[in-house]
Amino acid sequence: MKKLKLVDAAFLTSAQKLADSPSPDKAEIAFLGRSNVGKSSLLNTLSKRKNLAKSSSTPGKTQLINYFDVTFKDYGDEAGNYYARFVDLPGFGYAKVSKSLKKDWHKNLTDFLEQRPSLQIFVHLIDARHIDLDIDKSVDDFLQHIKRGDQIILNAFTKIDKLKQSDLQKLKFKYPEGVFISNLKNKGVDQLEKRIAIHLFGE
Ligand SMILES: Nc1nc2c(ncn2[C@@H]2O[C@H](COP(=O)(O)OP(=O)(O)OP(=O)(O)O)[C@@H](O)[C@H]2O)c(=O)[nH]1
Ligand SMILES: [Mg+2]
Repeated sequence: MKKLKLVDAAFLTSAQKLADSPSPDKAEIAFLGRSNVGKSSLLNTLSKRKNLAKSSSTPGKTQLINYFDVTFKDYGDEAGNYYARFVDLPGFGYAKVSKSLKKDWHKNLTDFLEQRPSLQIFVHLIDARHIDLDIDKSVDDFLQHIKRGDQIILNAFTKIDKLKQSDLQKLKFKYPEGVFISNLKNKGVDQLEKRIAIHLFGE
């Protein structure tokens, strides 16, 4: 049985859109969701690196498609390394830019999600305090609609450190397949790491 741990992560490159993206030669995991929900922070927590992906309290921090090469090491029966790529994306629904720029970003983002052949996992981040926002419903509809047979969607509820214990229990009950993340308190991240590794490389 495999026992995979993420042991290394390094910035590869940034792209504006699909056309100037690196060759799709590794399995990729896309982190997507609303601006400020904690995508870049989650990538850092998973990588155990503080500022690999730039995070900020101001929404709209990530403005490009950022690629990071990651290495998983097998501590199980058969030692070996496995390789994948994390993709940090701009947030959906960031408003403080012109309408035409917003339209361009949206197209770049949806084209990427629809057409990137190497994408295997969509990690949809949702703020645990605001789970019923229209923007997240449309992101979910969109993902369900475009998802290929080899791809999965993981719902990651973020900022659970801001939730009361009782509300967290309710949320877990409502979404038994979800992962429940605090980047601040390093919660739920090992479980997400495991779910990613199992989908990409098997048990
Ligand atoms: N309390 C708490 N704050 C968090 C958590 N994750 C992220 N944050 C904070 O939320 C803010 C936004 O985090 P980012 O990781 O930059 O969010 P993002 O989704 O990448 O945002 P954009 O790049 O603008 O789309 C930062 O101030 C983080 O410190 C968490 O689990 N708990
Ligand atoms: Mg970001």
